[in-house]
This record gives sequence, structure tokens and C-alpha cells, in this order.
Amino acid sequence: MKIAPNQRQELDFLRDTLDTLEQSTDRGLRQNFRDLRTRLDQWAAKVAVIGQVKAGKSTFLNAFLRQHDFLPSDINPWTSVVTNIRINLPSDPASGARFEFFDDADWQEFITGGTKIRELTEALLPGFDADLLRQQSEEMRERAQKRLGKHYYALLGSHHEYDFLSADLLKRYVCAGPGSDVGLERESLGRYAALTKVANVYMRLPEFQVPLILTDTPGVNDPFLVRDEFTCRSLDKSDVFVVVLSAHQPLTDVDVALIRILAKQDSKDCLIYINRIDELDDYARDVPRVIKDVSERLHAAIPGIDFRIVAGSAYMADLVLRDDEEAVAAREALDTPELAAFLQSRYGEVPLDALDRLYLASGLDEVKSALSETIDQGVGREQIAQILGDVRAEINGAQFVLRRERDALQ
Ligand SMILES: Nc1nc2c(ncn2[C@@H]2O[C@H](COP(=O)(O)OP(=O)(O)OP(=O)(O)O)[C@@H](O)[C@H]2O)c(=O)[nH]1
Ligand SMILES: [Mg+2]
Repeated sequence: MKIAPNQRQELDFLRDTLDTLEQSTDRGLRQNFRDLRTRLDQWAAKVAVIGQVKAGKSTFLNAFLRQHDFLPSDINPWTSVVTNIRINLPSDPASGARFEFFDDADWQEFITGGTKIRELTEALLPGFDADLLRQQSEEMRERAQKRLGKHYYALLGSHHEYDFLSADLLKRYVCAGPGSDVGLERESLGRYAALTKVANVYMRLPEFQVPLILTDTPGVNDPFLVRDEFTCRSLDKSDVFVVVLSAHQPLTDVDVALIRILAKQDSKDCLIYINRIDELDDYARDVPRVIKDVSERLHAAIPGIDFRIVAGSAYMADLVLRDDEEAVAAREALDTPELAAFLQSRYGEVPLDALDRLYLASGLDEVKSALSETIDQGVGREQIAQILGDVRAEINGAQFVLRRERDALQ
């Protein structure tokens, strides 16, 4: 599926126009057009995946990228660091990663609490205990110090860069890692996670027509408040949010608080993905019921906004990507007459191929087309319109200068 093709046309047009303008103006003005071109090259649609711990955010993103087991996912709370997957940004390397570490000021801010972020965390978690967060972040700092030994001080405020990308590499920086450090190998799981501030991963994927930054966040409502705070820090950096809920426990109070915070922010879009439908007893009966329930409760809690709601299963989409024996068996077990009845009632078709049946039920294509529409019509358009406005102003300025020079000559 091509994601955001209309936005792509607009970007191509603007880029060509700026190139032509840069070539056809004199040296004095050239730099202005070059700066606008740089701004355009740095533009990306920013989409964050958020939700409660274990809702399946990382699994969803892996399926979204069609890469099995890329972002670490597990039954234990696993993501401890915000990961930005930077796709198709012209000024980025084609592949690789950059991991940035905390510096002393970051720790301090974390412990004392930057006001705006702390307000968000407090709005999200009623009864939020600032002392507990302080204590937990101190523990995390000590843990990083113990784990990294004499390297700790050298790493503070620095970064690591790689020109390759692998799941193992990510695990070292992103995974919460095991609860204890006993037997932890030097280069193993989560070695740097306690000190990593942000992970940036670079990719080129032709399916995405425009530059896109997809952000995987640690789960909210985690007893380890550090993770909640991290996620709140990422909220104002994205334009579109995919809120992942779990089909058996859809829309808890914290989910509502989270969606309310997002809905309050200007020009942010919010898409709800109800994950784990494979765990419901009877899809055809239960999925419409869960969607209706979530929709009604959201409407009551946050009136005036129509949320787009998709139900599916990141696990099903992931199974389609695998060819190991376990996956083959799991696929067969899921491919039942109930699944066919569900597909017929929800999508009006039952694909002939078993893999297509699971992929359709996963809801991933529905999310992708919703996202494509959002980027084509929503956020992207506004930000590009801003750049376009600046190009116009620059052209007007150039015409003014030309006219003044001509008048002076005459
Ligand atoms: N049955 C089922 N399991 C799923 C589904 N999606 C994810 N899981 C499983 O749930 C567990 C947690 O998944 P993750 O993707 O790590 O969840 P997360 O939201 O990223 O978790 P944190 O980052 O720790 O908050 C893993 O064991 C996944 O295999 C789903 O659709 N169905
Ligand atoms: Mg995760």
C-alpha cells in the first residue's frame, strides 16, 4: 500500500520549484531558497504509538514495518526508551542508528521535574507520586552507573552511532532488560538502556511515500513511573497518535486520560487501534461489541470528536511475516470458520489465501489507509502550507528587490 501519495506529489512539486528558483536567482537570494529547501528536506510526518504497558505497541509497529522481531517486544515490560524510526528522510543515512545518552542536566531535570512535562504526567496519572519518581530515577541512575562502570562518566551527554541496524543492537539500548544485573554479559541486553535518552533508527522503505518518523514509546500506567514520564515527554513531538488498546480491557481510565490529553492539543490527530482481537472468544460477535463500547465511552468522555477506531491483532499480522514451524501451527489454529465469518461481516470478503485472511483480520491495512488519509489531508498539509507560504514570501521579496534594482538602473 502506498502511504500518503498526495502529500508526496505536493512535496515533489515544492522541491522542484525550490530547485528551479535556486538556480534562476542571483547569489544573494540563492541562500534563502536553499534554506527553505533544507527545511523541506527535514519535514516528516510524525506518528507516535502509545498505550498501556503490554498493549502490543512494539509488536504493532513491527507488523506495520513488516519486520518480525525488530523492535524488542516481550511479556515483561520491555520498552524503556523512546525509539524514533526515521523513514525516508532525505538528510538521514539510508540505514543505521544513533543512540543519545543522558547528561547531568537531563538527570537533574528528570529528578526535579520540568514543569510542563510533569503537568502532563500528573494529568495522566491521578495520585502521581513525585517522590516515588525521584526515587526510581535515582535508582535508575545508580543502575546505569553500576552497569557501565568506569564508562559511565564518559558516556554522559554523548552518543553512539552505527551504520548498520539489527534487532540485537536495538536491544542493547532500548530494552528494560532483566530485573537484576546478575550474570549480565558485557554487551548483552539492555546494557545501555538506563542511560539512553533517545534511540534514532534510520530506514528507507518504498511503501512510505513521504518522510515519516514513527515513534515507539514505553507503556503508560507503569508502576515504574520513569517510563510514564518518558512517554509524556514524547507527546508534544508528534502530530498523529495511534493509541493501542487491548481488546479484553479496552479503554481504562488511564486510556481515557491519555486520549483526552491528546485531543486537547491543537492540530493533533488520534487513531484508536484495539489490539488482541485474537484473544476474544467469538470475533464476529465480540469485535463489533468492543468497537461500539469504546466508541460510546469515548464519545461520552470526550464529546465533539469522532475518533477513527480500528480493531485487529498485531499478533496475526506478525504471524504472516514468519515462516517458522510455531508460526505455521499458530496460523492454522487461528484460521477458523469463525474468522471467515468475522471477515465476511466486517470487510464483506473472505480472501482465498490463508495469509491474506489473517492479514485482513489484523486490521493493519485499515490503520495504514487511515494514516495515509490523515497525513494527506491533515497535519502534513498544514506544515507544508507553512513552507509554501514562506516560499511565496521569498519570491515576493525577490521580485521587490529586482524591481528596485531595475528602477535604480533606469
Ligand atoms: N495474543 C496476542 N498477543 C499479542 C498481540 N500483540 C502483542 N502481543 C504480545 O504481547 C506481549 C507484549 O507485546 P509488546 O509489543 O512488547 O507490547 P508493548 O506495548 O510494546 O509493551 P511495553 O513496551 O513493555 O509497554 C508480547 O508477548 C506480544 O507477543 C496480539 O495482538 N495478540
Ligand atoms: Mg514496547
